Amino acid sequence: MEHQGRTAIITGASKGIGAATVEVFVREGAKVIMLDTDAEHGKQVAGKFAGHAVFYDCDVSKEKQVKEAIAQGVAQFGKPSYLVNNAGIQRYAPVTETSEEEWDLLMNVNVKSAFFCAKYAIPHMQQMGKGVVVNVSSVQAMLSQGNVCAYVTSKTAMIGLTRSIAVDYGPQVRCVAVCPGTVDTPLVRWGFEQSPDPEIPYQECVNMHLTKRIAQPVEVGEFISYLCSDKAAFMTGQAYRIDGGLGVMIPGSKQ
Ligand code: BMA
Repeated sequence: MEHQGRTAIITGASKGIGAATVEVFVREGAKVIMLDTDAEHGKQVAGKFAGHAVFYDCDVSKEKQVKEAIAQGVAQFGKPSYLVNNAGIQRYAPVTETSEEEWDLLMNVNVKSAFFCAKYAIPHMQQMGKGVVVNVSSVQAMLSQGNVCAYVTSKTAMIGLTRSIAVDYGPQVRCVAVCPGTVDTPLVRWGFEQSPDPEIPYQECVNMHLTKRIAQPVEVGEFISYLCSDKAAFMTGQAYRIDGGLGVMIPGSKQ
């Protein structure tokens, strides 16, 4: 039980990587404060782990909502040792076809949310003298797909935020980023469905990883759990890829 007696805040906790991470943390003994706008799925997940997970209907891109949800969660489960900034959305368009509204939405949900959650979680960690913030970025912070300019920018910003938090709040608070390749989540499935034949982008994603498959959300959840544990006590300020070898091979070089 790696996280026995500890509390974690997880955003985007209703589905995908977030929900899988809730499950891993509960298994490892943590109490989890779940933040998400998807109340239906969030309540289902929290219900499965009653007494160990509590769901708050919270738009993490709104400062007031974050402040209130974290205050209530802390009143219920105690000060957080961990914050996992996982909430994220995707949109497909290049710069010339991206509206100001879409740009702002991606930046607000994918990045500003992490800033707000860190702002209200870190003071508790400082009071305890210890804490870990994990920002969920993407392999797209290093390599970019086409047509996802706002997403790529937001995920790259998460690396800068990671470094800043690590520098400003170490040694008490560690902060790291995880950069997953394609993971089988509702976000990715929604992306496939934007194509007339979703099987085509799915197979492309399978093939671009050396593993010849996409990841399961729990594989990322386990990695996040490890990064929060004392086994990773020397890891801070960096971004770690968990990407099935995506991008390491020069295309066409395999005989
Ligand atoms: C993720 C998402 C996925 C994509 C993966 C690898 O962040 O954008 O849709 O397959 O990066 O590029």
